[in-house]
Amino acid sequence: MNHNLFALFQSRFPSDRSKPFIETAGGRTYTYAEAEQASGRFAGLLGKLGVQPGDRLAVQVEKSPEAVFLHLASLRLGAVYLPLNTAYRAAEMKHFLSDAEPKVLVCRPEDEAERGALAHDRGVARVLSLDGEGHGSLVEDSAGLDADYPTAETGPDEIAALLYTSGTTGKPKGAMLSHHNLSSNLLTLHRAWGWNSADVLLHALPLFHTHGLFVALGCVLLNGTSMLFLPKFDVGQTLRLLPRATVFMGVPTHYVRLLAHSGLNRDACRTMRLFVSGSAPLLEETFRAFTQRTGHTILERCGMTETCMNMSNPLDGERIAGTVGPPLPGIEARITGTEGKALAVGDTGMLEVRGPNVFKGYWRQAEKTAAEFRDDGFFITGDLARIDERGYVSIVGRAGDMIISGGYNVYPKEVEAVIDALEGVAESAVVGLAHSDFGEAVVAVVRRQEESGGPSEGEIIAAVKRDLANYKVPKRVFFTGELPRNSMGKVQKNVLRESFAKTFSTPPEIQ
Ligand code: MLC
Ligand code: AMP
Repeated sequence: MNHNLFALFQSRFPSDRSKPFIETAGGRTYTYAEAEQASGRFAGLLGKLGVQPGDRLAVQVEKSPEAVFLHLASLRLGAVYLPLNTAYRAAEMKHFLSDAEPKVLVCRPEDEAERGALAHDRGVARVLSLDGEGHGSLVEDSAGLDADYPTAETGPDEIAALLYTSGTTGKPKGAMLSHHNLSSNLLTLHRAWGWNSADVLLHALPLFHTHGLFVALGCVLLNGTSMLFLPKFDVGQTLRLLPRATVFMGVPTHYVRLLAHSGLNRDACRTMRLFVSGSAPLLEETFRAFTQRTGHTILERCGMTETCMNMSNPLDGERIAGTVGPPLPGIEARITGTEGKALAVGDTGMLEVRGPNVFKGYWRQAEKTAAEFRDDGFFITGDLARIDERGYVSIVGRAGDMIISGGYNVYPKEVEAVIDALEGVAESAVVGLAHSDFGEAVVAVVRRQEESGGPSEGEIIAAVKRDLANYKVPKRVFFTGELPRNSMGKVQKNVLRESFAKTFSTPPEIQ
C-alpha cells in the first residue's frame, strides 16, 4: 500500500473530477481535475529541477489555489514541504534556509532578488516565483509539462512536511511530520467532525501553518467537496460568504472580530453546521456571546505543530467552554508532575500526548527530540493542563514564556535578542499581556543603559520590525529602572505582567 498522503487524498476525490474544489473570493472556480493536473505539472517541473523524495521544498508565497496545488505537488513527489509565513523577514529566512537546506525555494516575485540571493548563498539549487494571482515562473515553466505525474511510493514514516516552531531557547526547530502522522490525524478529524457530502468549508486561514494547511484543507480534500477560499481573513468577506458555507475554522481573533460586526446573526449562519476554533484559547465570554448571537456552539479543539490535533470537543455531546474536549480517538493524554509522575484527575500539571499523530522529531536535533519524549513514547507538550472526570482537557497555561498573539506563537527570547542588541539597551524582557483583539499582545519592558538616553519606544519598535515578522513586534515598549528578579537572578515575568497590565490596557492619551 502506498502511504503517500496525496494518494489518500486522490482516492477521496469525486469520481467526476469536474466538480468544484476551490472557489475564490473573486468567483473563479477550480475543479478537482485542475488540482490534479496542475499539481502533476508542478511535480513534473520540480522533478526536472532535481527535487527527489526526501528533498526539502521551501515555500514562502501568498495564499492562492496554486499554492494549494504546490503543496499537493510536493506530496506527489515525496518531497518535504516547508511552508514559511509570508511575514518572515530576511533575518528569519536565513535560519530556515541554512537549517533545512532546501533544494528549491518558491517565493513571491517581488522577493525573488533578495530571497534568491539568500537562497543561492545557502546552496539552494533553484528559486521559482509564484504570486497571489497564480502567476510566476513556477506556473510558466511547468505549462507544457505532462499532468500525469506518478505519485511517489511512500512509506508511512517518510516525512511529508517540515514545520518550524520556536523553542524557549535558541532558534526555531523543524518539526518533521510523516505521511502517516498527517493521514491518521486528518482521517480522525474528518470522522470526528462528521464531514458529509453537502459540506462546504469557508477557508480564511493562512496556508503556512498546521491549522490552515492540514486541518482545514485536509478535511476538504478527504471529503472531496469544495471550499470558499479567502486570500486572508476579512470580516466583511466572511459574513458575505457564510450563507454559502457549512463549516468554518478560525482562531479566536476571528470570532472576536466577527462578534464586533452587527452583521453576525442567526440569518448569516443559516446554512452553517459547524464552527471550529483553535490555535489559541477561546475566552468563555466569546464562546457564550457567539452562541447567544448565532445559536451555534463553537467547537473548540487543541493541537500543536508537532502533533496536529490532539483534543476536540464533541460534535454530538456537550461542548464545554474553557475546555478543549477529550483526546481524539486513538490519542492518549495524561497529566504529569515533577519527574514525569502521572497526576490524579483534576490536578494541574504537564500535558503529555501519545498517538499516531505525534511527529517524528526535530530536524537534525536528536538531543532536543529525546528531551521532549518520555521513555514510553509520550510527547511532553509544554502546555499546563488538567483533565476532569469526564476526560475533558482544560489548557491552563504554558510551562515556558510563549505568547500566542492572534493564533501565532511568539517566543520572547527571539524578540529580546533583537532589542538587547540595540545600542543603549542594557536588557529587556518581553511578555504577553491581555489584548481584546489578539488575545495576548507582545509587550517589551526595557532597561536602558542610561535612564534618559538610548533608543525611544518608536526606535525599538522600528528595529524589531526590520528583523522579525510583524506579529512579533511589540505593541508597546515600557521603560524601567530595573527588571524584577528572583533569588536565582531570573527575571520575574509574572511580576512584569501584573505591573504593566493596567498601563497597557489604558489608551496612552489618558494615562
Ligand atoms: C497581524 N498583526 C498582528 C497579528 N496579525 N499582531 C499581533 N498578532 C497577530 N496575530 C498586526 C500586523 O503586524 C499589522 O501591524 C496589523 O496587525 C495588520 O496586519 P494584517 O496582516 O493586515 O493583519 P490581519 O490580516 O488583521 O491579521 C490578523 C489575523 C492573522 C488574526 C487574521 O494574525 C491570522 O491570520 N492569524 C491566524 C494565525 C494562524 O493561522 N494560526 C495557526 C497556527 S497552527 P502593523 O503595525 O504592521 O500595521 C497552530 C496549531 C493549532 O497553532 O492548534 O492550530
Ligand atoms: P503551535 O506551536 O503554533 O503549533 O502552537 C501550539 C500551541 O497552541 C499549543 O501547545 C497550545 O499552547 C496552543 N493552543 C492550540 N489550540 C489551543 C486551544 N484551543 N486552547 C488553548 N491553547 C491552544
